[in-house]
Amino acid sequence: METKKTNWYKDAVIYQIYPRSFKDSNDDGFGDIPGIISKLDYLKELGVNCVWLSPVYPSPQEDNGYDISDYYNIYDKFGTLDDFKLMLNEMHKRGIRLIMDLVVNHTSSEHTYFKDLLKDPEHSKYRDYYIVRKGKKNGKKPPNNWSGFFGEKAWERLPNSDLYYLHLFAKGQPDLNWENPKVREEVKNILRYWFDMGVDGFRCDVITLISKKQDFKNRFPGIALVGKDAYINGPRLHEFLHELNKEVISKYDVMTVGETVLSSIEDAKLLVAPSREELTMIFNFDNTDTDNYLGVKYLERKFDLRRLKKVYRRWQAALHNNGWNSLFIENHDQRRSTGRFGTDESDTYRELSAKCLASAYFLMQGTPFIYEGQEIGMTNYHFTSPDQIEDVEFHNIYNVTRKNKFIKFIIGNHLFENSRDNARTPMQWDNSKYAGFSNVSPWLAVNPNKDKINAEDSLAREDSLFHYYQKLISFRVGNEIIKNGRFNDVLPHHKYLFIYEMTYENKKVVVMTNFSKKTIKHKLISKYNDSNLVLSNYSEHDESSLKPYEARIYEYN
Ligand code: ISL
Repeated sequence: METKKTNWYKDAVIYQIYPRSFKDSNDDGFGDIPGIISKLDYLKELGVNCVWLSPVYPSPQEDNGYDISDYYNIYDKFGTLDDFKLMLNEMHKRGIRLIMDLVVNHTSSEHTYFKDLLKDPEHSKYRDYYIVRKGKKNGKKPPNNWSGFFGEKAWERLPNSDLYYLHLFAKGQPDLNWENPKVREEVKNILRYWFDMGVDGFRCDVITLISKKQDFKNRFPGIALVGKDAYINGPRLHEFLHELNKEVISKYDVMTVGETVLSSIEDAKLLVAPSREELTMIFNFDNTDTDNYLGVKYLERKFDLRRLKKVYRRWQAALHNNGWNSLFIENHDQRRSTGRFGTDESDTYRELSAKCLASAYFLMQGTPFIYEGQEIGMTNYHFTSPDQIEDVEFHNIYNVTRKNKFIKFIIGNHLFENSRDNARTPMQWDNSKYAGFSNVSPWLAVNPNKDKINAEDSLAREDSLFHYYQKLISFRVGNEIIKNGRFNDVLPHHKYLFIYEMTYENKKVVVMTNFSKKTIKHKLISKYNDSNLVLSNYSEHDESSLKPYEARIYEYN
């Protein structure tokens, strides 16, 4: 029997928790599930109604849990399965749903299946669970020239053998072979297991990599992602996703959000068209790629609001009535948005500009996501030495830059500022020594700006970013104009002003933002009347201009 789908995700505002950095309850310097439980009232107060929890499964933590060694349990540093069930229950009691992370492009090399393969690569019954091929030149060279996401070759030799396994991420993350029906059955079992427990959905990690072209031939050489045309959006991707949906996902009132890498709008339409029954929505990175070249975050370029507006225009139009968007500006792989996207970290403009950005991305059609700490305006750490950074991606790429002068030259000093650990420093709860995250020195250093940027201060100040998000969320949830509305960018070519309307039937929501430190005059501004004002980050307004980083939101019913 098919479960009725309520489409609850259309009224969801989702808060992403990166568990090792959120709250430590047992003084080991590492966040955990009881820590999350102790902060659920904080999330309730913010007003979010769903949490996306990054991986909490057993893992050797080579990639902070995105390398899973057991899909049916909880990593002991995070707690127990009972802690998890309690957390789920406490969330549901508060009207907060939970989506987990599904990392099934690869497992950890510590997974029992891969360990079995390691023992006897020729005969292991799990050989076909992974992508294993003979090396060239009697095993001296990898099967082809592919390279992966963390700056390395994509193949690693199995010990005492001429065989290699494919890993598009770290060496400890062998790719699964989705051509094998047993792998797909196992994924369905994982989904059923958590859905039956009451989990409300999944964020599906690098889901567009699961199908690979089977010729495994050399591809055009380059400095990054060699072979991407063979392993991104592969030939059986849609078939595999449809199979999961038909057999499992459609039977529950749940949502999925697929992380897609380098996907076009045409790919997206296929992935999220409801009639095709694949995914509910996707994360594409066109928005966060507006300050880099070629979708590579280390190839940074100056942010230009016009590029961001173009991305929103294209995606809003493409998926209106055809699917559903996700709306986000941060996650655990991205540097902080404060100090990015035209915003400013200085004392004068940090919160003002963060409110401006929040207003701009939050009220379009789609499901908004908030990454932990974003709601209080946490910033990059500004690392200066590799010793300060844990992240495997950073270290792999750092090593490449030490060997390759050309790559070092083109990345320049953007490696530190784009390191994923900028988003992973402990959540700043208060101004105590370890920011109220822990009573002991945490796994990653606390940002010294916790003295001024912390949740305690944000909760106490009525005009804080936290309270601004609170108002944005309460305005957004259940608003039919935003949920069903058509997006119209009324000033597409302006360098600093982003003004858009959402229209539905005869009703309208208008968002006006100024992404600059200058006061900007424009004749359009006086068109909107303050009697319809819902929210603003300034208490006084000029009739025909917007002050630095000013945001105004109007509603016409
Ligand atoms: O950070 C990136 C681009 O901004 C990426 O290249 C990122 O690694 C890629 O988007 C995949 O990310 C996901 O899968 C990885 C994991 O390390 C990331 O944390 C996860 O979000 C492998 O599981």
